Amino acid sequence: MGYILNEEGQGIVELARDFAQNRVAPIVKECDLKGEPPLDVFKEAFDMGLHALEIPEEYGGSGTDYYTVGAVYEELAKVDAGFATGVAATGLGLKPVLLGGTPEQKKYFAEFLTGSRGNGWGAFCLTEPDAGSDAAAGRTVAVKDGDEYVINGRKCFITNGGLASVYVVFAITDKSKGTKGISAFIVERDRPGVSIGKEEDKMGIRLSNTTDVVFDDVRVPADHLLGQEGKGFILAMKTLDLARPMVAAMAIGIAQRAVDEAVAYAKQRVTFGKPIVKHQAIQFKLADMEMRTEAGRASIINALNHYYAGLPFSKEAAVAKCFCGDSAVQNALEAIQILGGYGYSREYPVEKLLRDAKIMQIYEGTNEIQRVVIAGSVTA
Ligand code: COS
Repeated sequence: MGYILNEEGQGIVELARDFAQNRVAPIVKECDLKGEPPLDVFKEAFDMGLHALEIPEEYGGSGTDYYTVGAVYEELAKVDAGFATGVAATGLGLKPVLLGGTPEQKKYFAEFLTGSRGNGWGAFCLTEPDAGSDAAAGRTVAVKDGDEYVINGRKCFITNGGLASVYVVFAITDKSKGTKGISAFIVERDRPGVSIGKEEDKMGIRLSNTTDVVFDDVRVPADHLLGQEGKGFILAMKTLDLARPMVAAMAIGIAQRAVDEAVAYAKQRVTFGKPIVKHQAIQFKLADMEMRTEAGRASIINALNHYYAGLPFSKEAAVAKCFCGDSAVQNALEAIQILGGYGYSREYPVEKLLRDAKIMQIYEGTNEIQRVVIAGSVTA
């Protein structure tokens, strides 16, 4: 397993595992084909609180630690990384509020996720058509007008964009100040001027919803600003530091599933008079896959150990995200190779693992950006 969890944490992970296997697994194939999120199954997950585990108890959540949240995401991603992504992206929207919001803002935002005010879905709106890796290159603006801000711009590739009842939106409040002129706002979906743009038809994680979100003269009260003006970029970076180990946990779910599928197949497939699992060529592949999975999980735990010890952990988070994302892709490729022609067929689940794994090297900072962060740290 890897994570050393207390009894409560173990209980939550077991609950998530049972839920993923009994409720998510049966609908994965059909939803993957259609590219449709299973809204009713997501609702069940939300009713169990799986999307908002980290909300502190005083705001109606369970205040679950990130080791447990990571283990939950791994269990969900083992069954379907798109489902895990839909759940985790709500947590991504929540993080800047928990990191930079006032108690009132935390309470307000949490109410959207716990269902007393919104529908449980949240989203994080940073990326724009011309601002992906270069997160500071966004064009969305927020202009102060009396005791309101007026937001204009277009965000893209927003996970849960079309489903969320609340967003955290990053916008320029002072262009002359570069990264120090970016601010973060809570924006409700039902504000006039908020609309959903293009929906992506994706290669993988097809149970998740990804859309453009458009802000056209959207007015929010000044108290929707998170922290102070100009603190948005740092808040985005701190959010991503915390979110990257969680993406890594999803990637490890895929990597582990690849091991499990490959072992099961290799035990029953016979060539040259014996199960292929007895051939050293296959054993070495399985050993490498297991090493990547174990080492990946350890890298997540290492990043979280740094976080909970109050130490800098940007580099450790980037290591975990990058290593686990690469491992998910590598393990999925090897699982396909072990299954041979069957691995390439949609009849077996491993081709989907590769489609789902690929995004783990792209979203929440490409693995090239993770290497920029890592290299920046070791050469500083
Ligand atoms: N924590 C705290 N502060 C941070 C930080 C972090 N992890 N990373 C950067 N900063 C601070 C820097 O210290 C700097 O502050 P000062 O100006 O006071 O020195 C400021 O933020 C700007 O940093 P930098 O100059 O490094 O910013 P860049 O524009 O060069 O961008 C990267 C840095 C590439 C790391 C950033 O753009 C990034 O993470 N890009 C990927 C975005 C991403 O992950 N998108 C995914 C979509 S959202 S799901």
